Amino acid sequence: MRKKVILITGASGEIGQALVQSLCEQNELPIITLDIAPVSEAAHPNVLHMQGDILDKALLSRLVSEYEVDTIFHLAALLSTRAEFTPEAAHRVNVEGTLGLLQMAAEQSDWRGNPVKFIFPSSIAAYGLPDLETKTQYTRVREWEWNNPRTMYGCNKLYCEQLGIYYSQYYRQLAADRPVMLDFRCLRFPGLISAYTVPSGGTSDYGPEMLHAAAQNKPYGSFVREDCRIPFMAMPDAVKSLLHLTAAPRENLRHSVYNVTSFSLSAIEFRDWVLKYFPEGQITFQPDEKRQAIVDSWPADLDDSAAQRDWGWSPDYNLERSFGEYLVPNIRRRYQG
Ligand code: AKB
Repeated sequence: MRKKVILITGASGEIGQALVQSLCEQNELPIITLDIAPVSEAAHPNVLHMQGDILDKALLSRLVSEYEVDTIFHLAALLSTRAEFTPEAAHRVNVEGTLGLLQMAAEQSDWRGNPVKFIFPSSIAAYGLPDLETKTQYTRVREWEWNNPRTMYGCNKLYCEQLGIYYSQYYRQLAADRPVMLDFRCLRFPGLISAYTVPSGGTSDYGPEMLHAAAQNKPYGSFVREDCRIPFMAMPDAVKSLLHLTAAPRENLRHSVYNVTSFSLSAIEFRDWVLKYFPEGQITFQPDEKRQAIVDSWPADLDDSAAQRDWGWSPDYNLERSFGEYLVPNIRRRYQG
């Protein structure tokens, strides 16, 4: 008998590290983490790390020969800024990597006669508003609106959402027997902020970068304008949303893709919140026209009412609690001992 496991790809990344910790606390199924990088945290008895590439088919075959994968959190991705420097490599990791895992999950679902849950984080990058006037007019964007991304990463995320829906509803639709299909569930995240990790390769990174720089008394030049506004969420809520969506009864889910968010801030408001706790912070604005244009195409806020209605989504950390109870105390401990 193969051992039933949870598979987490991209486990060494920002969301991955927080999710692994939270799943370890729940201590349910054993966890296999897969990442091109080694895991930074000390080994946990419930976690086995496989260092490798999600594009490595032999590695995935070896994995399913040894384990019954019950749930996949597919977090591995090249983020929006990094993907613009190497768009074809980003496509390989973000799209071909996802396709390979969906295929593996589809085969596993049919083989064991029970859907594998495939949990996929998408992003505000799946949206693309044409100009600032439209962004100001359509603030709380709903899932089906403005799906015109302008980054490779956003295109990859939007397409992979569609692939997930295909594999969960239409896979092998012309075959004589309908296969047992995987159970695809996806969240569109706003910019995420962690107290423990500094993001890299993203375009929403200016927020967390301001905060981590000020806490270390380092000067920081924001690459976006003062008035630039997008939604954000603290990392514990990102993890909470992944776990709640995973646990939601299938029959309650009217959609495959859900917006989730907590608060929306302009860059200058973000700076003011940072300065409230770190008044010595030296934060200036030195917009980079090209990265700015990417953030300008992202919505100022997300409408997450479908998630609230279908699976009871609500963040634990609003703006005040995010800074006052999660980010600042933990960041202070981290840098100031
Ligand atoms: C990025 O900036 O690329 C990510 C995202 C918004 O998905 N943080």
